[in-house]
Amino acid sequence: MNSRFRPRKRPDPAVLDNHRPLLRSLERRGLIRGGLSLGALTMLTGCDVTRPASVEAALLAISRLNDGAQAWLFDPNKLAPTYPASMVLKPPKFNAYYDVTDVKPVNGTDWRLDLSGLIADKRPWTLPQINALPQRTEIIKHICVEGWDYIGQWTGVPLRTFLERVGADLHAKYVAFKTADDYPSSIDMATALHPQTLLATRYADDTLADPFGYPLRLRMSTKLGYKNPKWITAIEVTNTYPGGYWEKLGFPWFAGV
Ligand SMILES: Nc1nc2c(c(=O)[nH]1)N[C@H]1C(S)=C(S)[C@@H](COP(=O)(O)O)O[C@H]1N2
Ligand SMILES: [Mo]
Repeated sequence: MNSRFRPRKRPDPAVLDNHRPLLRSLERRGLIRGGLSLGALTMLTGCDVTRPASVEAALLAISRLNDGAQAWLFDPNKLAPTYPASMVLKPPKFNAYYDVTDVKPVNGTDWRLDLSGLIADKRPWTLPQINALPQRTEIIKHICVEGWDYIGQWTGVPLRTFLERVGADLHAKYVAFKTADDYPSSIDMATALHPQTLLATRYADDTLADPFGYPLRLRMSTKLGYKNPKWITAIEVTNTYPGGYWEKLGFPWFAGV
């Protein structure tokens, strides 16, 4: 991990022990994998682990994800609920595995979207080319495992439209993403083809602001916040399991698989 993203305070190892029972229950229910280190707990919760109450709140939020009420989050065949424009939060809430002050803005003029893997036409895309593709707008809820959510309005080309346009193998298993901040992520093809899955370039009718993934980020309605990479720089279509940033630390890649 890049050193500039290390937690600022030195955590007390006892924090991990305090949370063993809750961690074990999350493991049993398949929400995380075993053997979390203190570093992984920090990453998992996105919390300042010197504040045990915040860790507890985050783990409880992860725990509630399995309660069924949000089952649609992991169902790539269902349309997620949508909301009226009056409910859209402006500006949206920020999250990343580092502080908002550490966001390195991407230069949209130099930016290119690189393509690789099972794609017929692998020529890179510029921003104007992407903006010229058919657009769709979704007002959907963003749910972060840290226990907060908001309603956001996202506009962009449906990922399905893009994949069709570049001649991707739509029978491949995975679509993987690389980002400017080294946050690899990947999704299953069914989710990639879901009508509410967008390569978003706009929020609430404006160009994406830097902290929210300018110039291009993924916005899905059927996945949790951490599965929506911001500042995308490359897309790969593959049959080889690509994993992702949080997944390597123990998060479920896709609940139910
Ligand atoms: N590139 C990148 N994408 C990312 C993250 C990140 O750290 N880097 N964090 C994820 C998490 S945990 C959440 S909740 C959402 C936050 O998106 P927002 O800032 O637009 O609300 O982005 C996701 N995508
Ligand atoms: Mo998140």
